[in-house]
Amino acid sequence: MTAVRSRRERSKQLIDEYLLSEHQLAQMYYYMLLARRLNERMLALNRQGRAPFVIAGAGQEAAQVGAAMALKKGTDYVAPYYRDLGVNLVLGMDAREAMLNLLAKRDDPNSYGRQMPAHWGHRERRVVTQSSVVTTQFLHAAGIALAAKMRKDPIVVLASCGEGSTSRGDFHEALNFAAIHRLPVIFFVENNGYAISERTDKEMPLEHVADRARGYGMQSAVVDGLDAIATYQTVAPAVAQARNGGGPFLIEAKCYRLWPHSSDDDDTRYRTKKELQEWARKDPLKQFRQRVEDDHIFPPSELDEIEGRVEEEVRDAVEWAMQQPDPAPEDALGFVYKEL
Ligand SMILES: Cc1ncc(C[n+]2csc(CCOP(=O)(O)OP(=O)(O)O)c2C)c(N)n1
Ligand SMILES: [Mg+2]
Repeated sequence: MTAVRSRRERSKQLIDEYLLSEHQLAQMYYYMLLARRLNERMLALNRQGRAPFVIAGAGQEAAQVGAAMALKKGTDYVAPYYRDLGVNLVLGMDAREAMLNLLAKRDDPNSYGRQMPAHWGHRERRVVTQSSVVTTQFLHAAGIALAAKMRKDPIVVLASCGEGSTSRGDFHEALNFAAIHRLPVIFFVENNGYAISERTDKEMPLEHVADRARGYGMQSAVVDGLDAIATYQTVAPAVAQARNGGGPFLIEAKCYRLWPHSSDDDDTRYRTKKELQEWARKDPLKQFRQRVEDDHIFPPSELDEIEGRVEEEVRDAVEWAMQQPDPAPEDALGFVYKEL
């Protein structure tokens, strides 16, 4: 009895330390798992010839979900990048919508089937439509934040990209501008070790992307992006500070891309099986489950229940989305010109 009580007290204390409620922790696991299971089914559909292209976030779910959970949904803006399925799920995308996007269906709320898969966008959720050209979203984020500051609108913008993208000019211009004007932007970099086949040491002469912030007089942090709780704990105070006029923040989440760059990439040409196996052991989903089980936050049955729910949602989404209509050819120019 005493052991049970002290275990309960300890887990209560841990929840306080996590800065997340039990409900939020369960949601965190749900979103990470949903992102992974969706990506797995997407890749299977691609291999079956049913989906043209997949670019996944496997290995980056903890970074994405931890960061997105630190935002105010529907209030804060997000300028995400292609791997950010996890971010979009937190902001309200469901499994069915994710599959509509993959299959370029008429009712895909991101672009109504006009863009490639994983090119996100949603007006009500304040997800900014993105370009295939990497890092352009950082400039959009700085612009949105400038407008918010001028209107005295207490919002924050979270812009994300991969570490390879931080070597583009847009990244540096956006950081410089945001720092000069103390704009409420969180620049969130998911460092997954590669830009397609290029390792980070060939992308930049620094060990940490976060070190680039110093050149702009900006605050920065490095966080273990395989740890959703740590990511949340790092992003949440930066968001609060930015909202209160404290200026921008660069956060680098160290993670690893567990899958090839995309469904068109052969990663055996540039990395070894051994390297992959070592990182697979650190899989963020496994780590999260282990931690909340060890800390007695949830009994295994509750986590199994989440897994079952996710499996069911993904199964339903695939079946349902495949039955949905494709865009009509005569609608191809819709949303392009005001009038034809
Ligand atoms: C300006 C520009 N150059 C090249 C590409 C082709 N491209 C697409 S993704 C990518 C790699 C980006 O690497 P990183 O920023 O580390 O993101 P990751 O894919 O690793 O998540 C490249 C080179 C592009 N989309 N835009
Ligand atoms: Mg990368």
